[in-house]
Amino acid sequence: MADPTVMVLNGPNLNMLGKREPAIYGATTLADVERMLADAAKPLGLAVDCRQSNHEGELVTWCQQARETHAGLIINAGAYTHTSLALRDAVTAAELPLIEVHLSNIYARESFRHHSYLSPIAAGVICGLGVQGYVLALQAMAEIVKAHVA
Ligand code: CA2
Repeated sequence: MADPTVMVLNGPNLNMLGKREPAIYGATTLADVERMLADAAKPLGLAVDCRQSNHEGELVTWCQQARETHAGLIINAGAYTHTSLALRDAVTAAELPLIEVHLSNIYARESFRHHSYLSPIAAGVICGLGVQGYVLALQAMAEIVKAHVA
């Protein structure tokens, strides 16, 4: 049987990772992160499906589609974290475990970054650990997926 697939979604501006603002977001590119995740997934018995969009509706559509085909969601929604009720509704409707990731520690930044529409519906939230946060999220997701099928 094929390994369960986790959808990893990155929201607006995260395609700039490693190319701008390295002091906040680090020097690793999104392509590097996606390679790291594909490598980390194999020994965990998972596959990853990594996608990035600058468009809220596209992220919503992907969450809707994941319901039938994927075992979990790892999402860094970027600024939509703090604004998008539509994305939260789509994740809720997907009925899949969610782990929310942020590169930066959003609680050490401006107060408008302290509220997340996704956190209340997430199994867990990782922030402030840079790109390592995605790998930690995948490890945690492996346990969650295992527990769901057991
Ligand atoms: O810390 C995170 O991962 C954020 O989700 C990043 C968002 C920000 O709006 C959130 O509050 C926290 C911003 C993404 C911008 O990504 C860039 C990456 C490199 C260069 C420029 C922007």
